[in-house]
Amino acid sequence: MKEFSNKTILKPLWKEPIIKTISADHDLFKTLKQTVSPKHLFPHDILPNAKSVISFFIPFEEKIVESNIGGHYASKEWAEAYILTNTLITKINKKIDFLMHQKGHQTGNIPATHNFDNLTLLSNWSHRHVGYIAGLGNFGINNMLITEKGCCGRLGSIVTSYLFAPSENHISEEKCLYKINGSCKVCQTQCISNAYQGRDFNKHKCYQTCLENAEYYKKIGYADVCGKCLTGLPCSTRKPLI
Ligand code: B12
Repeated sequence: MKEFSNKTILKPLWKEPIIKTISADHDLFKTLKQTVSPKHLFPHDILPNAKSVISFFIPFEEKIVESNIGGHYASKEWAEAYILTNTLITKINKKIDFLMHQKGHQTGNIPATHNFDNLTLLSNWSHRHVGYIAGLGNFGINNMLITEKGCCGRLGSIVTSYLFAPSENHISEEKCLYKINGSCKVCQTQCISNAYQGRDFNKHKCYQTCLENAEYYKKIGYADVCGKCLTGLPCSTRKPLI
């Protein structure tokens, strides 16, 4: 196994985030028990007096994305960006919680990841479905939520008792080129785990590769990543041009 180089991390890591707010009572939250899992939570399960959900996407800088094109292992930059962005999301949630408490409000906090069942690989809170409902983006055939700033980055959501005015554009337009006109499909061909089989996605094969990277990068933290089906695409860092 080739050792990865110890070069310094590429900076900056992130571009400006995209932030949306949505009513905690939005009708589409009811659909998640069918589309995600019967165990999917409602905002009120996380915070009984929930009024709004804040959903955000933190896009990676181009250099992070480019570093992960090709090869078997995820790039070290991608692995580091994953770890640091998860930490950033924890800090953002803490900051929102602090600001809300100053206004006499509460928040219900959800981690960026690792809130999933290791056998079913299902979470009881899907950030990307919440992002979809809030209007952050649409699903690509790589399963990713594709936003105005692409799909390479990380999603977070937090529930609050503060009543935000909901963002205007709920359910944004289709952004996956394959879904729009049958072109592209590059994401699926780049998968190194052979996880895309026709219309099915074998998430267990994908997870094996993510765990292989976690082992490979264990010296820098826990990076169960891959991302080969996200990089080098027309939708990696922007809304694709048609
Ligand atoms: C469990 C999990 C995994 C598992 C299983 C993934 C899977 N596809 O099921 C494993 C470990 C394999 C994994 C791998 C990866 N993951 Co992951 N993972 C999660 C986690 C914790 C929960 C996801 C979940 O349970 N979803 C519920 C299932 C049922 O839904 P789904 O997988 O999203 O699939 C749905 C969509 O495809 C949707 N869909 C497709 N088309 C359409 C169209 C419409 C109209 C609608 C409504 C829905 C829809 O229908 C499917 C079924 O509901 C989330 C964090 C979180 N708590 O949300 C991160 C998360 C989904 N992962 C993420 C990422 C980036 C990855 C990886 C690229 C690894 C990496 N970081 O390098 C790979 C990509 C795998 C892939 N192509 O799907 C990001 C996605 C960012 C984005 N832009 O969308 C998330 C949101 C983490 C984050 N905080 O940003 N992951």
